[in-house]
Amino acid sequence: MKTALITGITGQDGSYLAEFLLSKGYKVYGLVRRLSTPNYIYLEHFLPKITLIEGDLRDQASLNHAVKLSQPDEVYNLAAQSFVATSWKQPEVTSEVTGLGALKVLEAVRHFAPHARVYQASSSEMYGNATENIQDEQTKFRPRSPYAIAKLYAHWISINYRESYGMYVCCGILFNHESPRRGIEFVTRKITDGVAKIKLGLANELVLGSLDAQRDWGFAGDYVQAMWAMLQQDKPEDYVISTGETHSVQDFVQESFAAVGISNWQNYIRQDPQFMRPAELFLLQGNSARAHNKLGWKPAVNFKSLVTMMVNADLERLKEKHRL
Ligand code: GDR
Repeated sequence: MKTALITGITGQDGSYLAEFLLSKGYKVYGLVRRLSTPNYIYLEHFLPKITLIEGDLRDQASLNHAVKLSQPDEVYNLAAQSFVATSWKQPEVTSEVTGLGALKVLEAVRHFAPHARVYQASSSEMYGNATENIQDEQTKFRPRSPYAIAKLYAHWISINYRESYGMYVCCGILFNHESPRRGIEFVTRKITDGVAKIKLGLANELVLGSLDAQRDWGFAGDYVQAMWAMLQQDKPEDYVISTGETHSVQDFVQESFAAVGISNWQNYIRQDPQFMRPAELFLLQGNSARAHNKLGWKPAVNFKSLVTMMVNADLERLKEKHRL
């Protein structure tokens, strides 16, 4: 039986990955930060099957302890301050957790489980306003937020540990990936939650920032399978994971309203500068040909199905909550 340690297990990706690894017969450990109110909402249905270890990416001793205790074959570093907008408000915390946190995970593995394979969650944000319209593993990085810069540090330090110490470390450059478990502040979930509220008469407007930004949105449940596949190869490499399609925020809005049968979506949208960023990324679109050729990975859920899945989940949740 293989053992995995997941940082960020309480989040969207961590919970999907834990489920996937359990289905493959793994023993799963998860690192959790102490909070006054625990946030195990996405873990509840399999909590008895996993082991949680208290720790924090800012605390080397806690990471050392987690690695010593779990003796993992695979470590997935998914923990981060992951909201780009917040990275301008809390640039130091973002750098410490998202950037230096990755270094601390690598150090813990290097000393206490040197043969473990490590997955580092890199991000398409590292491309910034890219020089090429379609980005792949060769595209130059031009990060444009404190978050992207922290992720780029984590990316390069991971590659550096692979080359310096011969560690098996893979970076997955994942483009945006969403699901009903997406945090409510991210634009896709904000839209599907807002549209569901409007449909049920619980709200009459949805307030957003830029509608023009374009993203390559996939389904998180598909993307965690690529993380695992990277760690099953003979040689550690870095891979872009994306759908290859791009859509604007406006497309996502329109598709979500269409899913509940509302065509005059313009009547419900208001734009507010508070949701605009100091620096915006206008176009992200990935080419995941390497992942397709080497890992045999391709996404199963397309844009329309993703939107429908998320809108329906929010409708169901709100109906239950408000007894509608
Ligand atoms: P992103 O995701 O920054 O791409 O990073 P997010 O959903 O926050 O933004 C996507 C785009 O939508 C625009 N936008 C808004 N965004 C939010 N959050 N709220 C709004 O009201 C709004 N209006 C317009 C944004 O400006 C942006 O252009 C995500 C995160 O998961 C990262 O952690 C991850 O690394 C990358 O995806 C890949």
